[in-house]
This record gives sequence, C-alpha cells and structure tokens, in this order.
Amino acid sequence: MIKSPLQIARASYQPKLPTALKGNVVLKEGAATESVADQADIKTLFPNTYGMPLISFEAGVKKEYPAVAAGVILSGGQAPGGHNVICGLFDGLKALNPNNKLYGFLAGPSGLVDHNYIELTKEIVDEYRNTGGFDIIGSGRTKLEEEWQYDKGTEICKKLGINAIVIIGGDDSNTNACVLAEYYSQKKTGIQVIGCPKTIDGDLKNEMIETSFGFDTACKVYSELIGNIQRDANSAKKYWHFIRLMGRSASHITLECALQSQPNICIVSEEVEAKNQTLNDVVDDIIKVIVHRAEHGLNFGTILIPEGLIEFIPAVKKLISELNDLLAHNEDFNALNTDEEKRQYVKGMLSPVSAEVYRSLPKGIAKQLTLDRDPHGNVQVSLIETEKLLIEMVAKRLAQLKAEGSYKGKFSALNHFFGYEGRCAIPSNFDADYTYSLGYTASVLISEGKTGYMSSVRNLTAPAAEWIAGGVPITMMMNMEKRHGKMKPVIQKALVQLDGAPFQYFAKHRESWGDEKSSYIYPGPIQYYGPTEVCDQPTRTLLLEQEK
Ligand code: FBP
Repeated sequence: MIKSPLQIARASYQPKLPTALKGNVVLKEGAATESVADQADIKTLFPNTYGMPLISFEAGVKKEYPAVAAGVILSGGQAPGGHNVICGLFDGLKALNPNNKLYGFLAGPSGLVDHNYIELTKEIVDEYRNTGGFDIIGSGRTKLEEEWQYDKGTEICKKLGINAIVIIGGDDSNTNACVLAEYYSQKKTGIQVIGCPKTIDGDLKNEMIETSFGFDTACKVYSELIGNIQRDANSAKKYWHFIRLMGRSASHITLECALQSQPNICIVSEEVEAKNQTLNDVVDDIIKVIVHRAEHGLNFGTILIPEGLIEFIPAVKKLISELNDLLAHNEDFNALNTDEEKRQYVKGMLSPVSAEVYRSLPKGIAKQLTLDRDPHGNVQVSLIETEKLLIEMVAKRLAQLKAEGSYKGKFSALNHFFGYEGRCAIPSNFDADYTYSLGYTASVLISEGKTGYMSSVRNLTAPAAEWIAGGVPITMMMNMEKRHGKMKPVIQKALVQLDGAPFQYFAKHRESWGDEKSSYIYPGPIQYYGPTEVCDQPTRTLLLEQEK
C-alpha cells in the first residue's frame, strides 16, 4: 500500500482509552433490563437473551481468561473508524490472553455464510491503524436472517474454533446480531454474538448508546465542504447551492452540519412530517428566504436537504408504506418483465390517494420508490435526487412570482450531494478513540462469556479517560415494527427529536441564519494534531444533548 505522509504519521497515533480499560478490568452487573416497548412480545421471542443486566467495566485485579477465538464482520455502509474497532478488538484480545485469535469474515455477513475469512495477524492489523475505510476485510449488505445461514455460521465457527462473532453494523445489522445471539443460545452452540454501533447516519442511539461511530467524522467532512461552498457563495454572490446530505431516513447529519456551518436554510425531515407539510409547503418555505435575501440584493445562499426528505412527506410516506406491504413477497409483481408493467401493476393496486401521489411524482422517483430497494427492503434514498427536484420546483415558483412582480432577483442554482466522500475519511480523533474503545470493550465482553450485548462507551463529552465502557443487552433497544407486511422485532431507529436540544438550538437561530446578515461558519478541515479544542471536539449534537 502506498501511504500518504498523513497516513504514515497517523499509524503511530495511540487512541485514547477509558481509564477502566487501561489495566486489569472487573465487570460490574447493573439492574435487569426491559425492552423499550412491546416487552411481552420481545421476551417471548428472545427467551435466552431478554432481561439481561447492563454491564460496566471498572479497574480491578488481574484475572486469567481462557484463550478464545473471535470472528469479526463489517456490515453495511462504511463509517470512519471501522478499522479501529478491529484494532481495539485485536489489541484487547491479545492483552487478555496472548493466545487469543481473531478472524475476519470477508465482504460482510456473506463471509460467515460462504466461509470466506482470513486470520487477522498483527502485521495486517498494524497496516490499518487509524485509517478510514472498511477495506481490511470489506463490507456487504447481505442480511443474516435465515436459519440455514446461521447454521452455515456454526459450521465455520466450529471448524476454526471461534467462540464469538462481533458484528459491526447499524440498526438492521445489530437487530440480526440479536436474533443470531438468541438462536445460538437456544441451539447451545456456545457461540457468543456481540454488536458494535456503526453508521454515519447517527440513528443508532438511545439512552445507553450516545452516538454511533463515524457520525463525527462524516459530519466534520461535510461541514468543511459546506463551509467552503458558503465562502465561495459569499465571494461570487451569484449561486444558490442546494446541498443534499446522506443519512438515510433521519436528519441527524443534516442538522449537525447546519449547527456546524449555519447555512441560510436547512430542512429537517422530522419537522416536515410533524407539520404535515407537502412538497409545495417545503418549496414555499425556501421561497420566503430566497425572496427576502433578493430584496437585499443577495441572490445567493445555501440550502441543506436531508436525503430522507421525500420519505417524510406524509403523503409519500403513506405511499411507501403501502408499497412495502404490497411488494413484500409479491410473486405476481416479481414475475412482471418490464418497468412499465410494474408501474401499471402498482398503480392499480394502491389506494386511490396513494395512486394519485404515485402518478404525480416524476417517473424516476416513482421507480426508485418501487423497484430500487436494498437487501433490507429499504428505499435507496441516497439515489433519489431531491435537490434537483427542489431546484426545479423553486425555479418554477420564482418565475411565477417574477411574472406577478413580487420577485425581482436572479435565481441561479447549483446542486451537490455529499455522502460517499465522508464515509471513509481518516477518522477524527474522537472517532479513532471511540472506535478503538468500542473494539477493546467487545474483547472484554467476549472474554467474560457474554452474548447478545452491544459494546457501549458512554460519557463521551468528557475526556476519554473518563468514558464509561460496558455492554448493553441488545434486546433492551428493541420493539415490534411492521416490516414487509409482518410484525418483526427490531432495534428502534432514532430520529431527530423536535423537542431535543440540537433541534431546539437550530429552531431558535435559523431565522437569523436565513436573513440578509448571513451567519456562515467556515469550519475548515478535520485537524488531527494541535490543541484539544481544535482536535478532540465531539459533535455539536452530542454537546447540546449533554447540555455542554
Ligand atoms: P448504514 O446504515 O449501513 O451505515 O449505511 C449508511 C449509508 O451511508 C446511508 O447514509 C445511505 O443512505 C446508504 O448507506 C447508502 O448505501 P450504499 O452504500 O449501499 O449506496
């Protein structure tokens, strides 16, 4: 591998660990837990892994652990810090017993099923310390949800002597980790399963998981780019920039980037839904700011748009939910050959209201909603070009206003989409430290014989030495939701809370960001070396949530 000077320097960065993990560790069990909702159903579905206690680690006396072998899987979209989870896991396993082994399953969960793996040695792991990407073993979106897949997993674990599998993934992958843990317990395979909270989207968080890893770095990369665009806009004074940001359903990334860069307009999908807005209402809100700024001679600005917006327009949401029920395991639909046949079939099966919405959408977007699903059945929102749709609608409306004489400005728009450029960035110090600690924590959970737990590191706005490491039963995060027409146990996805501190801060300040005195912030690139207030800051979301 040819390395950049920064990569060479970063290789020797020693991630910070919570004090409790630095020496000998003792496990403390807390109170028994309950699932967030639907307790009776979840308890019935997870008889072996329901109700387990919370776990925290404290400094303790030396303990001998028998040698174990673990297998690690990277699941789903890349997120900065994935390599450091593996480094922390490897270092932790070796510190607990030098005979411990770590295998990596290749290309995501399919590696477990297809028996594709490598043994992760010190030489391999050292090459990837503090780097972005998931290329050490690759990732994939295969779902682990069929018993034959679990049994194939048992086969390879028995062959390699693997006692534990660590699944590094988002809410869907950790849901599957929980089901796998329960299955392996029921079958008495002796294979433990531990989850790790990954996703740039920031939507895998709750009372015990303060943030998912990768959110920090990705938001800092996007905010740098937004700041650069704002400075360009403020210099050239001729373009409105419509910037769509990744993040799937939730608007956490968009909101965090707004807090870091203070754009003129930022749309938050959860608010659009709460206000029961239509796409035209969203356009009207944008128009107000554009017209106001034009009255002050400012025909430029920035607009942040979450990629999940379209799903949150209530009428479109209803349509998506009908499509989900309609298309799940639908043999007739799957047997159709052309996109047009499928379109006609869908139109005929929808309720009259949804059929109308479906018809009103541009064909490309309707196709995305119907045909282009990921293996978890999710609409692939990152492929829907909402920013272009909005530019088109805004331009049309402004032309009308101009004709009526109520708008005299010039409207020239550019579109951007920031997503993939942030997912494999070199992890910020926060993500490098957090992920290393998550991996190290997983190694202790494994050595302590735990299963069905998610590795958890909390108190994240304090210095790393004061972070609290431990484990949270995954069943604690679950509730029942309708998926593909059936009720399923799943981890509750965290959306932006409109009464939460990050949104409240934004709502209080957004009017002034949109007026004629722009309040742009130019965050600049992530800094890896320098004063702690420049290099080690967590996200604004985390700081506001923890009242800092
Ligand atoms: P995960 O939920 O798997 O972490 O993926 C996050 C994400 O980057 C979303 O923000 C985005 O919608 C999606 O992945 C894109 O998926 P793909 O990588 O398959 O294009």
